[in-house]
Amino acid sequence: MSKIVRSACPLDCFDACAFLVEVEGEKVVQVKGDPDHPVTRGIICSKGRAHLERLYSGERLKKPLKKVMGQFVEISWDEAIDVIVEKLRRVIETSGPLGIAHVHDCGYSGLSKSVDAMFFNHLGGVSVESSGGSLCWKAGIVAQKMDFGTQKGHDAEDLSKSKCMILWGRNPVATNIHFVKAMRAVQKNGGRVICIDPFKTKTAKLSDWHIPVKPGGDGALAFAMARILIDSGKIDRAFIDQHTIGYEAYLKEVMAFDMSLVESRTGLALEEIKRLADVYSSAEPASIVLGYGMQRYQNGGNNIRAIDALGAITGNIGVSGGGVTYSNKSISNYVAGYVEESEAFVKHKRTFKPAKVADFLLNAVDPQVNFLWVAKANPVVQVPDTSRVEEAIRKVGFSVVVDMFLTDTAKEASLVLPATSIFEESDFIFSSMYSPYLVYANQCVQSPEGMIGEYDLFKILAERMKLDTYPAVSRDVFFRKAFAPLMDSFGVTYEALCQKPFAIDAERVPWADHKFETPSGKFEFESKRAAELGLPSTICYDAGKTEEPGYPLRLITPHAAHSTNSQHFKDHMKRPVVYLAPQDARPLEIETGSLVSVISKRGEILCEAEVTEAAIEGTARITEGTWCKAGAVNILTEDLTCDYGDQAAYYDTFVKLSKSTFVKDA
Ligand SMILES: Nc1nc2c(c(=O)[nH]1)N[C@H]1C(S)=C(S)[C@@H](COP(=O)(O)OP(=O)(O)OC[C@H]3O[C@@H](n4cnc5c(=O)[nH]c(N)nc54)[C@H](O)[C@@H]3O)O[C@H]1N2
Ligand SMILES: Nc1nc2c(c(=O)[nH]1)N[C@H]1C(S)=C(S)[C@@H](COP(=O)(O)OP(=O)(O)OC[C@H]3O[C@@H](n4cnc5c(=O)[nH]c(N)nc54)[C@H](O)[C@@H]3O)O[C@H]1N2
Ligand SMILES: [Mo]
Repeated sequence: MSKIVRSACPLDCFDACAFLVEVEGEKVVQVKGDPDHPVTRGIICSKGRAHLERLYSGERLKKPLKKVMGQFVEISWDEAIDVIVEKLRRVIETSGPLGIAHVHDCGYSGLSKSVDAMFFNHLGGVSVESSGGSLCWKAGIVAQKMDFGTQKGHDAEDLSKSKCMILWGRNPVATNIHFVKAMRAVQKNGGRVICIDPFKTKTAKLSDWHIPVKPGGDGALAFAMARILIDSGKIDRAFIDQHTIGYEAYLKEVMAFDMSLVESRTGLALEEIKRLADVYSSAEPASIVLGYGMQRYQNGGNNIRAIDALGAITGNIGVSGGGVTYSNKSISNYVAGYVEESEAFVKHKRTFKPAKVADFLLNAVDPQVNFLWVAKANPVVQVPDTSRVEEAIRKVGFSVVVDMFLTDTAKEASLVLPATSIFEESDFIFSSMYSPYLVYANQCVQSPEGMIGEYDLFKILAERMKLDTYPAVSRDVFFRKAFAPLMDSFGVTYEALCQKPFAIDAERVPWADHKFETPSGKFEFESKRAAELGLPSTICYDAGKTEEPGYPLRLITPHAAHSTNSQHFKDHMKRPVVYLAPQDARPLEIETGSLVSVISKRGEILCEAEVTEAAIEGTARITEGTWCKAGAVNILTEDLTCDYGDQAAYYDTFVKLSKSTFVKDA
């Protein structure tokens, strides 16, 4: 006899799918989508189904591993906890808590495993990634904060009402499958879907119009569109007058923008840009849906602000089916508060930029970093400059990595702790990227004998470290406390939250009341907050990095369809594929299937070439996530940061190619 248990997908993804998990006896036998979830409606992807393979994988870590003379040996949980406590005490005695660094990302999007941050706050505060910092999306978040005051998005249902939807640097067919339905709905209603992406992705192929902009050229494209719209009077003067400030300053920037640069900066003909401006401004309503690929540049934040301005000058803000949507934080704003409250216990604070974690670990002084905790992250493979991150972790006296598998990061650790699977503990799953829903995941099966999940582990560590302030409560009590503001604000009970997916229904159309959360209460073309950050106050054109002498191709490394970051490359042994335009491949006699060394200032990896018209001239494209055994792309990338939000500017790395003389193996 089997039973069906409701659960959800904790991957770092837009969709946060609801699962129905079939359990036979003590074993999960199947993972399916839950048809009752209003957004994900029973459809899940191969990565969601792969939680089952990961649960029972022979390579899954089940016991703590300690490195002794360069080799891992299994130890008991008691011994692992003793070692951690002893090391924590020693580092606190000798250098204070700032000698501890905490590196974490979103490898698991459930509330219960955010207690790591809470523990380190109660410890008095340790060295952490800068609060504005992110490997992922923060340039866009902070840029939108300047213009709108905070960051709000339209949900898919509302966007389905668009008459023109511009997917700007976003690839939902690979990264956000449920959004494809909204694209289709727009097309069905007679609207147009436009995809602006340097590569002809599957999303571009599904769209009505693909605009292959040069990487980093979105600001130039947006400024050219603004100039065309302003010159032809296709702007919403009433919206500008009533709901914005700083338009005159912005207008000056638009007029100062050199239109003769447009074709070289965007790679697009002016005629095509005129057509785009015309389609966008004449459709009612018209929406822009921003992706994260386009902000991973040193000018990424300015480019986002330049696109926000298009929404404002055409009056497409606060309109159903319109907006400039970057993400949808509606539910997550009510979820993280309880953990954030623990910041009151922080007495010491030192921050570092996430892209520069290696720099920090290698060079921090007063105090040096002697203890590193890594969880829900695989920085060796995912942070720029892989070799340096490896070196940096090795240099730290003692490092703990918590993961389900022996990743490239875990291999560098002094101590590796196994993590539980989503099916082994109950949790609340949410996404701040897109889905407005909070979903409860029930425990389906027991974890392997003796395994201690992160929620319980930090309770034990808090007790051993005598942190009397740490809320050492049951998981249920923790959830209830965390959701108190949500339950109070929306009159929902805890039992209801556990029963079915919950979304806040209050604000379907962001900024419909035209009350922006900026200091002026209006959309700000000119932002004092930006000036306070040392950035141009007015939305402006920023060319960014356009070349690197000796390295003729820009390297872009976006996300793969079949893996969430590095997680599903676990068993992948094939070399990464480098996509090249025929114009770049031909002179080097590179053909599809050729082995090619891709070389940057930082390193070199061997790839297999795919020569394709889908690629844009001057750009090499390799999807990110492959492990070192096959060739990690971040071996090539530089640890550059964006203009806004300390975001990693991954795609400002340039490379050269050399056709390899290696014989291709079987
Ligand atoms: N299958 C899958 N799904 C995922 C993930 C995954 O790894 N795999 N990761 C999740 C996470 S962590 C994230 S952040 C999101 C990312 O979700 P998306 O933003 O949709 O994906 P990306 O691959 O980061 O970038 C989207 C597109 O931006 C394009 N791009 C790159 N540079 C530029 C540019 O200068 N201008 C323009 N206009 N376009 C550009 C890329 O070619 C790419 O097709 O996806 C989430 N979902
Ligand atoms: N070159 C390049 N690099 C990039 C990007 C890019 O576009 N180009 N994109 C960036 C982006 S958008 C992001 S978000 C980052 C992602 O960077 P990471 O979050 O570091 O990437 P993941 O590969 O998802 O690693 C998450 C790890 O968490 C582990 N994990 C899963 N469940 C649990 C759990 O319950 N507990 C613990 N402790 N661990 C668990 C997984 O096994 C996995 O090893 O990568 C960035 N790196
Ligand atoms: Mo991300």
